[in-house]
Amino acid sequence: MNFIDTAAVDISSGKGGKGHVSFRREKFVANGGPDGGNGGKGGNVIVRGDVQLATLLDFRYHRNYHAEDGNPGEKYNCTGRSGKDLVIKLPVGTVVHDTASGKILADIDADGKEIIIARGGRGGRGNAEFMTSINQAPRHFEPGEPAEELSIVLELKILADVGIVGFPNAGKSTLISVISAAKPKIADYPFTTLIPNLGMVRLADGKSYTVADIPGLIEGAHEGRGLGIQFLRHIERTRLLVFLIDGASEDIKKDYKVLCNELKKYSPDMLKKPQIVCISKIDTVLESDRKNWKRMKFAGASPMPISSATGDNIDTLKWQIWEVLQQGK
Ligand SMILES: Nc1nc2c(ncn2[C@@H]2O[C@H](COP(=O)(O)OP(=O)(O)OP(=O)(O)O)[C@@H](O)[C@H]2O)c(=O)[nH]1
Ligand SMILES: [Mg+2]
Repeated sequence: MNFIDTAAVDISSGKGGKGHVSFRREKFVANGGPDGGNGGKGGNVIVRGDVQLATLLDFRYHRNYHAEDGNPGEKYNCTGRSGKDLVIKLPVGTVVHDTASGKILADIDADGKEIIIARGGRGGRGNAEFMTSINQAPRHFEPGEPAEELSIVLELKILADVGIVGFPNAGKSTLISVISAAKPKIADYPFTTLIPNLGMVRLADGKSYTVADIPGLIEGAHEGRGLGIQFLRHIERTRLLVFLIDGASEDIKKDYKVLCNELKKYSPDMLKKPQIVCISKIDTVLESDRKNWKRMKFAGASPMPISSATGDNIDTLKWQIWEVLQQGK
């Protein structure tokens, strides 16, 4: 599995170059003045969003990143060459934390977005800058500023408008495959999905939104049961949750409660998002067993019965998601 969504790396910016000490030596000039140039600036460490990337896998192998140091100043008042910046490319949706303080240093939420996370040191001054009326031949210079060193944690949180949650085998991947062009693995056993799938739903008139399908949740996921709740980070920043509950379930209300409880244990904010609760696979349920769905209420609304197999209510769902996303804007 090549999908990796966390990594810890060490970075350092470049040190500033030291200032130079030298004196002019020209023909016919006995004692030339000081001409030691300043040191060059050290390179910055910059993180940049790149839509081509989808995983933090590389950072499991390559853990140290250093920008170039500034070069020392030179004679003839030449400033040393600056160290090159180091640009670290990250998948869009990556949050960069300072390991020590936990503080967020960068939230890369767009392609091409750049943030400097460690600044290169300034170059030190050469002796030319220390000449005064009383000291015409200074031998003084400054060292360059030190580099900034820090350990960072990268956390990739997929950016999608909508997250689909449900028990394993509820039909989440099937749903994303019928509403978008995503082609996730679908199979008749639990825990088919092991990595998040992202799909783009296209409606008429260029309207569109993105949907994330994640591995199924089970009771006790927050204690690590099943695949745990680690994948919930990928729907943490969605604006809407679609719950899928299998129509053949013994107790639909209980399933809903279990799912809500797992979401809440991960973060209470999860339940503050708007929800659309769907009953899935209704083609497998006898007409006579569907009656009580109408009377059920989840977060104040009736559930929407759908079937990815027959297409029942799938268009209605696609548009309802759109409407709710518009209300949230
Ligand atoms: N009859 C019927 N079967 C469905 C429907 N939707 C999904 N299925 C079947 O249900 C099984 C599970 O579907 P998936 O889409 O893989 O379920 P999932 O929720 O993604 O499962 P995990 O990835 O394990 O969490 C597959 O055999 C699907 O073909 C539906 O609307 N009707
Ligand atoms: Mg799946």
